[in-house]
Amino acid sequence: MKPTPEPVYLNRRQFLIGLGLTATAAATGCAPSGVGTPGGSGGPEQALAAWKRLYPAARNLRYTLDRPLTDEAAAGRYNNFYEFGADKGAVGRLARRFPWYPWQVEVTGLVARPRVWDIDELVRTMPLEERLYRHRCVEAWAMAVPWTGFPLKALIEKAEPLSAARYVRLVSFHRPALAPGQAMQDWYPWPYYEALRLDEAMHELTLLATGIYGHPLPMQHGAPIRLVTPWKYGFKSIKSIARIEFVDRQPPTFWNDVAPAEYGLEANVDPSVPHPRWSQAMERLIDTGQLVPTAPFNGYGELVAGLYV
Ligand SMILES: Nc1nc2c(c(=O)[nH]1)N[C@H]1C(S)=C(S)[C@@H](COP(=O)(O)O)O[C@H]1N2
Ligand SMILES: [Mo]
Repeated sequence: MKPTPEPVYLNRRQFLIGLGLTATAAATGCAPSGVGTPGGSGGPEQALAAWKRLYPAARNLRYTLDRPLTDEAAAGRYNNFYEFGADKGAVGRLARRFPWYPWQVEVTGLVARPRVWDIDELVRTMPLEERLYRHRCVEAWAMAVPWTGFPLKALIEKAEPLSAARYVRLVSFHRPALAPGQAMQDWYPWPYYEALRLDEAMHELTLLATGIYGHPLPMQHGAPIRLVTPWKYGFKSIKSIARIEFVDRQPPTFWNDVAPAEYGLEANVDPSVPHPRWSQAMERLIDTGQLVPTAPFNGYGELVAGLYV
């Protein structure tokens, strides 16, 4: 990870050439589709049509990769999203019809300006950009993907946290009638919840992603909005966020409540701290199967190590 000193933005055409997507972005048809809620606000198809001009967003060249991008189709059929079951290969199919639009994100808790954002207004108000990030799952597989999104910091600044706010708690949806994993695995403490320290949430790397591979997120990647914290294990990157809450005490997190012997709140990628059942020294790239060494902080140490001194 060699960050360039200043963000450099390309125009849309240079971006397309750089990503090699000039022909494929439109052809893959990987944008989410689903059954919307009937009514004036329309459904996913209308939302996608209206957002067309926003994607792909200009790439921010401060965030570069030292490994190739993961094949898009491979990333889209190997998904952890327990709301739709534990079978990574089935999530895409089981999630396809989930009505992710209309969607609202409630920003609440210890803030001067609590509010409920419509996803439409959020994607239009926030500065969308594309970033190439590595992603490392605690299960020792990895990928490298182009996210589209905006820094969580931009939303936090609009909310104006009170001085008592020290943690940010993020909560996903709970709709067991539409999410078979929630219905069948009803022993899990749904909805999925995660948390960051406020300084981690404000860090430049912390992204709220609304897109991937140059188009809005397909449901299996967490439509319509998900967190991305690339120096932490993937379970921190909560999908399909419905609520963002500012609190003064360290909140519990979903996987830590389910499996307390595993990783806690911080969950930074660290090759020297094994999982109770496997080593974290190496990782497997999901498309090629190649095994590569895992880097501390998933390669983002230069940017984030200062948070943990
Ligand atoms: N709501 C929710 N978010 C979630 C999960 C989940 O089960 N539910 N799984 C996490 C895990 S373990 C990983 S590795 C990433 C996977 O993201 P991807 O499918 O887009 O690659 O999502 C994370 N976010
Ligand atoms: Mo994961």
